[in-house]
Amino acid sequence: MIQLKNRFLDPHGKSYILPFSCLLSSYFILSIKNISFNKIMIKILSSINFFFDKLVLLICIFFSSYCFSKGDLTRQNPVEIEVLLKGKTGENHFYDPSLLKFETGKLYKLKLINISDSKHYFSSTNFANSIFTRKIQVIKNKNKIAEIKGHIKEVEIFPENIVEWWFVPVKTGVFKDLFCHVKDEISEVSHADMGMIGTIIIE
Ligand SMILES: [Cu+2]
Repeated sequence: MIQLKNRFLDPHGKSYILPFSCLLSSYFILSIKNISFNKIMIKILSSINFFFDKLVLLICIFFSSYCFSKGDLTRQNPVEIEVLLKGKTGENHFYDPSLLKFETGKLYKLKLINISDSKHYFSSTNFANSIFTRKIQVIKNKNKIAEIKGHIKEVEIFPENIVEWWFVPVKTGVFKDLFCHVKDEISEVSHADMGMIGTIIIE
């Protein structure tokens, strides 16, 4: 009986309550009937204890591997974000949107779409140093025409073209160094000074 009590108060015992209640009920019924099944009961309880210990261990192994390993981060379904490069030579140039937010560990497909009459840079050293680039894809007339791999510092996109930057952010920060350093052909002022600047936040 003492053994039975100790087992019931086992630190893992919360999940044992229901089966133990059933077993205790059976035990008392059998005791009332003067049938001694102590040894059989202890054996049954030992096997249940063994089974639950193994089960708890397997669940721990499963969840620890699930929690601590996320697999290949560059092979996720990408989160697609579009940035339009807009403006008119001699008037203005800007990113739309000019505030971009990303999260570490997610794969992004950043589509840089130049719908203006001028070439533009997407340049942010802090951003480039905070991501892992999987690839750059160059799109012309809706067709992929090139794929570039390796560490990318900045990209330049010509009018009517699209560049897709596939990356996984690895460092957090607020980066206010996004800008375009092309000079306007009419005003000879840099696109950055005409408004083509932006902020990138990695959370
Ligand atoms: Cu520009």
